[in-house]
Amino acid sequence: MITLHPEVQEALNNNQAVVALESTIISHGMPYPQNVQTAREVEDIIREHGAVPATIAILDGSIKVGLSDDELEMLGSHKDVLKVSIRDLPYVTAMKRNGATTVASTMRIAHRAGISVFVTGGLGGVHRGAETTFDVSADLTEFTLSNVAVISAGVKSILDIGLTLEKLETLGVPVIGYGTPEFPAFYSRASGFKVPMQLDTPTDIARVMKDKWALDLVGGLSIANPIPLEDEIPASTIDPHIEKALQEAHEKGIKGKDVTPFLLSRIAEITAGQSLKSNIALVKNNAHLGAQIAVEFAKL
Ligand code: PSU
Ligand code: MN
Repeated sequence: MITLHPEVQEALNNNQAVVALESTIISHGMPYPQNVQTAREVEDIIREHGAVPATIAILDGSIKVGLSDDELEMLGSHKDVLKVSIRDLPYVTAMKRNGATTVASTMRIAHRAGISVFVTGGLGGVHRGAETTFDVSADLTEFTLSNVAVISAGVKSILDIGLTLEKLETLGVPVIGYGTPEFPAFYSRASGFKVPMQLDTPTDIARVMKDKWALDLVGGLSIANPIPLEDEIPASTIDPHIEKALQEAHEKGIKGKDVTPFLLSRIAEITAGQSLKSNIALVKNNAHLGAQIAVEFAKL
């Protein structure tokens, strides 16, 4: 039920580097047309490093690994694209709908397709107040099931970063800081929380991936790559805006899968586009790293 783009299929057959990309970031994470432009630029960055990009989405019920330019455009501009996490997959395929995949569902599909590296912006995690709402992203549990290294800029402080790291520890997920001892907070380089391990080269990260799976330690790795200094919004600047957006979400009664998209778009409005600029910069930064890791991993 999974259709691989011929270029992706060929790269996998020849043991060449392939990098998976998610599509919720395009359809529900950024406004049109910046979303489509960013998706294209991210694919270009991956190619510049000698890897093949494979954006994952569901079109008319068909699971696609690797999209054409028209398909990217459609995904970014149409209104009827659903946000598809693990639980939604069979509904969207059976009902022949269009869907954008989250970190969790992209990991699962990438794993099934034989892709080991996946680049995104931010992970879902344990939401603030989860002790009463139980809102913990399915992204976290997916790390116990799919053998994929996920490159992100950490998690936003719309989440409870400390609890998210605790949960990842319980699930046995290696959390690796790339060139940093600290887990990054998406818009900001610092979060105040340490990573359990720091690695400084794509080669070392590829080695850890190889040994994790050679040891039959099933599941993913979280590679946390801080936003570049020139693009960051310091926590002291962004945190009050995040608080405001969280408060509004609460007042409007926004729940479940709608929470993350609402917060992202409200924060972009409140910061007059500054958060969107940072978001785009960090995704591109992750694409550079992910492509290098994929190239190194293919050599092993
Ligand atoms: N974090 C971001 N941007 C995003 C997302 C998370 O900074 O676009 C998306 C990802 O697709 C992630 C999903 O998998 O939100 C998590 O949603 P939820 O919290 O409903 O599980
Ligand atoms: Mn959620």
